[in-house]
Amino acid sequence: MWLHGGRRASLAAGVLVAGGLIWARMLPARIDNSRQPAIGACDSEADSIPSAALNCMTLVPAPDFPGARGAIQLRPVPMPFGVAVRADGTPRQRLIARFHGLPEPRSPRNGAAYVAWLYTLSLDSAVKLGQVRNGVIDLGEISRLQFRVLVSAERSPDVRERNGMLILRGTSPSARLMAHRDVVQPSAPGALRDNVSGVSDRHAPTMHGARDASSRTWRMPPIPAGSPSSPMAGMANLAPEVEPFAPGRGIDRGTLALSRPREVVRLADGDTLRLESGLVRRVIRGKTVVMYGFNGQHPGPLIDVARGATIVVQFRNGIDQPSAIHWHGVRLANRFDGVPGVTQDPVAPGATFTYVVRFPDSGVYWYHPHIREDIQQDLGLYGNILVRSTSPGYLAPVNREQVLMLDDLLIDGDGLTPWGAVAPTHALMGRFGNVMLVNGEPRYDLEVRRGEIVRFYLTNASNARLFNLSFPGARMKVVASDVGKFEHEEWVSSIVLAPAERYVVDVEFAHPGRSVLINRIQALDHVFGTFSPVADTLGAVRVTDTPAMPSYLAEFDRLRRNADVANELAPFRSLLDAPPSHSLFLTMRTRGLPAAISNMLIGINAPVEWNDGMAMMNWIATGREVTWVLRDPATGKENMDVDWHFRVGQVAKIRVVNDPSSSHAMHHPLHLHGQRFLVVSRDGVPTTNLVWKDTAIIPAGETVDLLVDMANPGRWMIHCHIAEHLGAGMMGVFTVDP
Ligand SMILES: [Cu+2]
Repeated sequence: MWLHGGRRASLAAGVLVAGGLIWARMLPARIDNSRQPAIGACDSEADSIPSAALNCMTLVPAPDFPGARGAIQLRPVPMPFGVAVRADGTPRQRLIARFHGLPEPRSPRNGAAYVAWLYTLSLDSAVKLGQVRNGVIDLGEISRLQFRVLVSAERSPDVRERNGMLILRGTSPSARLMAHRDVVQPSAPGALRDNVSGVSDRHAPTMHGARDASSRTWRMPPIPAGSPSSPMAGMANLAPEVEPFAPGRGIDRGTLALSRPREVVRLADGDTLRLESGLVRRVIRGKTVVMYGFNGQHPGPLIDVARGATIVVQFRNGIDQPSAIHWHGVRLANRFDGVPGVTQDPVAPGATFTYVVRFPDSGVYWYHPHIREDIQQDLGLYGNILVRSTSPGYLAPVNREQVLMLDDLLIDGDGLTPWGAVAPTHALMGRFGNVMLVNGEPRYDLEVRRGEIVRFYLTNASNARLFNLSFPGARMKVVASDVGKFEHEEWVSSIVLAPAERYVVDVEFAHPGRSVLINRIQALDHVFGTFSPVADTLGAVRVTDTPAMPSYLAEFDRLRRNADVANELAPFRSLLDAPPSHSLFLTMRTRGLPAAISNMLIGINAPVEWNDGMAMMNWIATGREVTWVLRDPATGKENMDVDWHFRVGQVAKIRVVNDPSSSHAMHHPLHLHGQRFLVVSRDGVPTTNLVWKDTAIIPAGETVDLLVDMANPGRWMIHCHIAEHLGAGMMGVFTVDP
C-alpha cells in the first residue's frame, strides 16, 4: 500500500480502504529490500493508515543528502487495555521505519553503515536504535513522551556513539504540538486568524462583552493538576454561555438525608428491586454539597446476580430532572435499555418505569441514567452489577473480592462547580474532576492478610477521565473485561480504564505493610506543549503480618488460558480479517466560540489525554458551540442520522477512524448498546488477546476495527461515553432486525 499515492483527498473526506490492515500484516519483522517504493513524507503512510498525522514521523534529509528519505510509523504495542502505557503513564510505542534513497554506504564519504539514534528533545542524550538501510526496518519498542530520531553515516555498524555525518532527522508527533503560548504571541502563526473554527462576529471584536451576563452567575472552576494555572489572554472575563445548574435549588439542604455507602443486593431469578433516585446530602473534603443517589446511596446498590437471571426493577425518579436507567453492557430486551428518545420516554420527576433486566453474560456491568449524563451520572447516579458465572471454576479462586467504581468530582471551596443548565459545559475535553472517588468516597481503605490474592472488579464511572491504576510493588494480572474473560490472563503493571470500561484484575499482596492504589499519568499542558508526571493516591491497602489462609498463590502464579473463551470465539475467527462493512469517522466542529478559544484549537492533540490540559477553554465551551461528530463516510450522514441496519446473527466489521486533524482531536470511548464486540486490530496491528467488550477506547488518530456480534434485535445507540461529547451530539443509532 505504500506504493500508491494520491489518496489523501479521499482520506480527508473520510473514505476508508481496507489497505491499512493488509499493509501492517505484510510488514516483515526486520529488513525488507524487496520493495523500493518512493516515500517522501508521511503521505505514503497516509495512503494506508489514515492516522498518519499522529502516528508518523517524517525524517528530513540533511542538506548534503537531499535524496535521502525516511519515515517512522509509531505502531501501537498490543495491550489488553487498548492504550499501551507504563505504570508511570509514559506511552509504549514500536517504531517501524522505512528508508529510501540512502546512498550506497560503502564509500569514504558516506561511511560504512547508517545508524539510527533515539534522542531526547534537547539532544542531550542518545540511545542507539540500530543499523538501518533502504527498506522497512523494525526499530523496536520505545517509551518516550517526546523525542527525536537521527540517522547518521558511521564508519561501522558497531559504533556506540554518533560521530558520523547526519543524514536524516525527525521529531516525534507529540513534540510537534503547537503550544498555546505560541499561538497567543502576536508574531506566532495563527495569532491573527479569526475564522479557524468559525468565530462569530458577536465575539470577535471583544473577548468578553457578550458573555458578561452569564459570567456574573458563574464562578471560576478550580484548575486541576497539570493544567495551566492562569487564564490565557482574552479569557479572563469569559464564562460558559448557558445558565448554571446545581441540584436542589430552593431546598434546605439540612432537610436532605446524608448519603449512605453502597449496599450489596443479592437477587435471584424473578426477584424485584425498587430503585429510587433522589437528592442526598454529602460531605466531601469538609464541604457539604447536594448530590444524587439511588436509594440514598452513592454509588447505588451493587446488584449481585447469577448469569441467566432476570430481575424486575421498579424505578421511581425522585430527582429534579427527567431521567431513566440504562443497563450498560447488558444484552437485555431493547425496550428496557433505558434510552429516552430511542427506547422509552424520559421518566418525569416523580414518575415511575418498570424495567425487566435479563443477564445473559457473566461479567461486571453498571447502570446509570442516559439523559444528561454529564449532570446525573456526575452527581452520583450509578451502580454496579456483578453477574456471576454458574460454571464452577470459571475464574480462579481468590481470597477476597472488591467491586470498585472510580470517579472524579470538580469541587472548590464553595462546593461543586455548577453544570450547564441546557447544554453541557466542558464540551471540548469533557469534565475532569479534581477529587478522585472510589465508591463515592475520596478515600479507599482495605486491610488484607499477607499473601492474599484480591480480585478487583473496576468500573470507570467518570465523565471523561481515563485512569492508569496500579498498586506499586504488587503483582497484578488482568483476567476479564466488559463482557467476560480474556482468551488468556496476562501480567500487567497498570490498568487503563476509559470511561464506562470495566476490567477485572487479580492482585497479590505479598509483603506486610502499606500498599497504595495510585493513578499515575503524564499530564499534557496545552499552554506550554509539555508533559509532566501527575500521581493521585486513591486509596491504601494495609497488609497485616498474618498469613492468608488458604493460600491461592499457586493458582495466581499460573496464567490461565481459557478454553471456554476460545471455543466461544471459534465461530468468529474466520471473520477477524474480513473487510469492514461499515465505517465511522470521529471528528468535531465548533461555531460561535470566542476567538480567544477557537484560535487555540489548532492542531494541538495527543493520542490520549489523561488530564484537562486546557481547563479554562474547556469549561467555557458548551455543547451549543461544540459538536462532536460520528460520520458514516459511505453516506455522509452524521450522528442521529447514522441509521444502520443489520440482521440478527450478522457479524459486522466496523472500522472506526479518529480524525487526527480535527480542530481538537481527542480519544473517544465508543460504546455500542445491546451487543458485544471484539477489538480486532488497532492501526492494523492485530489484537493478540481477545475479549468481548461493549466500550472501547479509540485514541486520537487511530484506526480501530471492531467485530460486532449483532445478536440482540432492536434499535440501539452507538455513542461516545465522554458525557459531554454525548451531550454535544456524538451519538448515532443502529437497528438489528429480527
Ligand atoms: Cu468522545
